[in-house]
Amino acid sequence: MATTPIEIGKKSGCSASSCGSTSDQMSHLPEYIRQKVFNHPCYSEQAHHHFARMHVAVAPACNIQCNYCNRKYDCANESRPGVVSEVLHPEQAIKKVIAVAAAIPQMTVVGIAGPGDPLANPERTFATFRGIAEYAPDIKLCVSTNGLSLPQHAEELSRHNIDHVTITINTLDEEIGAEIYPWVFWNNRRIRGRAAARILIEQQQRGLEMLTERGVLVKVNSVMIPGVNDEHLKEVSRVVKSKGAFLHNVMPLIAEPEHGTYYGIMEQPSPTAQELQSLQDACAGDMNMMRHCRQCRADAVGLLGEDRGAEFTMEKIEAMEFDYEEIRARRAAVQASIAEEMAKPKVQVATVSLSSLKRRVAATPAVLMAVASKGGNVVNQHFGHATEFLVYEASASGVRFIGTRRTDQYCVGSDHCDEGEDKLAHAITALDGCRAVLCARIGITPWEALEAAGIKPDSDHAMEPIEEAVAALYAAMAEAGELESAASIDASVA
Ligand code: CLF
Ligand code: SF4
Repeated sequence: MATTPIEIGKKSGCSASSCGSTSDQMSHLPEYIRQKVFNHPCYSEQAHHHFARMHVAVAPACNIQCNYCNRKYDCANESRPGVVSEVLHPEQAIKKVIAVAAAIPQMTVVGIAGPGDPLANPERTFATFRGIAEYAPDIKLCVSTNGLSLPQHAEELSRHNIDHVTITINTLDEEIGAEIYPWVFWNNRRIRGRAAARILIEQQQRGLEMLTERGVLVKVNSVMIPGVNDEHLKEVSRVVKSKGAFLHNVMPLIAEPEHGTYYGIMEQPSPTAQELQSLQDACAGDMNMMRHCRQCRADAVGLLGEDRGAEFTMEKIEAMEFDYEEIRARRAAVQASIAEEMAKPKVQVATVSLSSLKRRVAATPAVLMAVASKGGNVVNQHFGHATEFLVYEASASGVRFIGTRRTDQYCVGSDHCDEGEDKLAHAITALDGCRAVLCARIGITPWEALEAAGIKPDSDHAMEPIEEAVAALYAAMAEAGELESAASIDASVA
């Protein structure tokens, strides 16, 4: 495995309590933990620009019902509703992992996250993990669970070296729990109401304690359900942190009527981007918050935010032969060179741009800026090709990652240009609250539409490291007096 590129104690200029940058997130951690997370795209914000993950959908059954889930789709505790994943047998999953490892050498992690609950399908889940550990021991193993069966399996998880486990914990209060979970299946019986929630909460908390005692890095996912558990999640964050959770990921509820979930049909509102950010900030304290989650599918493949699953169907893979020794050597070389690259821009950001930024814009309020990037922590995507924007807050104290906003790809080729108008409007809606968008290139039509919406388009910083580019644009706009009217936006950012 490649050695970590992280430079201990080197600050990027952001506040240590809230910045998602790798050095700040990790500078307080012991070396052996940094080694575990520096190339895990979910556990390290910095890593997600460079390293990929894949999920294998081997776990069809579930042992609880969540009101935001429709079994026609993947487990909504980590996934957004979409086309249901093709369920694989463990042998198929192992073969797919090898195929992806060969084609995407920067893929460092295999997770099992559905389409049901991995620990409600323990034979299939552990058979898959055992096979991967045997054939491809350089790949990290990761699992995401609702926690109901976690205590029974905590020992086995740590024995198999599965040292990244996610538990979805939406509440510690059985009354709130009864609003989120209509039933759990427990000791061969379906249990409903508060009794069901009590069992689930107890199991989750016991499982969390057992895993942290064994040195497993536990990430807690919570689905933010406005009016149900939003205020309460601050308490959840405090408690799970006190029990040793490594990272808290507060995700927005997705509840569209067409998904046929209870919340969708009941028109339960989802949080706005601002509401989500405010709660994440309130939960942060000294807890590491994950803000770059893409709520990916149970069969997702690639960098977070991209899905290359269609390239790796079983039909394509079945007949392939692999030499894993050769693949492993190639992967090690690629990952070592990524690690080296990751070390470079951080130094520039820390010592050049952000320190001069402070001097130049001391009195300018914080603003949001969006970035189109296809990976590598660089401004490198055409505005019209973006399916998501990375959103950063820029202020006199630095640049910090805030989250992502999804959009539709505006430009899909000249044959479809007439379809672009709606998509452009959607992209502009997705950029609500942002003062600028940085991209590699942009056409005149979207340029004018963005300007009319009060969002400055910018392609002058193409191919620059993201934080440095955002800092430079913020300083230039501040100096030109373009941010003097930013006070109202500042209030929404705070
Ligand atoms: Fe997968 Fe989850 Fe492991 Fe990551 S995803 S099992 S921890 S390897 Fe990551 Fe996807 Fe968010 Fe999950 S972005 S949904 S947090
Ligand atoms: Fe659906 Fe996942 Fe909840 Fe099971 S745990 S009901 S699969 S969201």
